[in-house]
Amino acid sequence: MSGSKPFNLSSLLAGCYDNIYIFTHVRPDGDAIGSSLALANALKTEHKNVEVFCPDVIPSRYSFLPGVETFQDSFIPKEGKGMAFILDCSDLRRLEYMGEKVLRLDRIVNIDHHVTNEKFGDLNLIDSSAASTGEIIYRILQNDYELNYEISLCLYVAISSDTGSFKYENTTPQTMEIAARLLEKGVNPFYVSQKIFDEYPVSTIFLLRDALGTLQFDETGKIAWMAVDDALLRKRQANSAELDGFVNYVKNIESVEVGIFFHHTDFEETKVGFRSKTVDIASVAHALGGGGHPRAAGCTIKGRPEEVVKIVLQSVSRLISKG
Ligand SMILES: [Mn+2]
Repeated sequence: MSGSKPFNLSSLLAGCYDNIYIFTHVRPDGDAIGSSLALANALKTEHKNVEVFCPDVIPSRYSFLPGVETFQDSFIPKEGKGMAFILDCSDLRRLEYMGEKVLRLDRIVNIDHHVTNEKFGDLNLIDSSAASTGEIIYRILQNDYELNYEISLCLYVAISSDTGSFKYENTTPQTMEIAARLLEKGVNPFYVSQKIFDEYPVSTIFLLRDALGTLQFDETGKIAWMAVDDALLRKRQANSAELDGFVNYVKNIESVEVGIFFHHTDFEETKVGFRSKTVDIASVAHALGGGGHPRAAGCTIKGRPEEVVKIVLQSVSRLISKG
């Protein structure tokens, strides 16, 4: 986002739009959900037709967020002029089946912090130095809107999620300053972290035990990976949202530079998550049709599971040997 000219949300919305649609990505994380709801809650104070969409289920640990029950997983544009805000999505593929319909709306505002953002909007507010999309939304809202408790709570969830509770290297003095402003609005960090980080269903722990059982290393010890499939999710009566964060166990191993998590689905398609300590893993994810951040990225690859694993390991090995 060009820091020079302050972006004014009210003047953008003065363009007489009948409907405002806010979209965020498949496999939504705290930043996706929190920043979408913060924007929705703010815009609803002066606009009556504001809706939020996500092509996926919202993990139950976010059910305490104000407005979370209004998320819809199918999108049918209404009569009249429509404006779309697309949050935390590096490309429209992240909206899966909704992406194509979104493109037909009258105006697309793309708000994101991924380095790989494809700038698909009519207006692109991209700041890859921001730790989260929530941080960008905070800066946008702060000029024109009263940040009440509800909005502040959503923003805090967004920011604390994408910084891993303020411990990743994207955490800056600005991140901490914004968090401080949100605490002044009544946000309770202990309450939030209990809800989103420190409590999980029993099924998640069993799933993690199974996943850890698949842990493997390459011959250098710098690449490690785990893999699960849909059959295992069914066996554990778990949903795919519960796999969130498993890849960190792989990355956090001492010798490991890149941790990879494979989720093989029933449709000959594998969702791949990457975490890196040193190398720019976003380049690999992007080359494989996905995207992300230098230290956290992902992609989806079609093909037989063992072939996908082979392709991915080759790409990551090449990257590490170059670096
Ligand atoms: Mn994000």
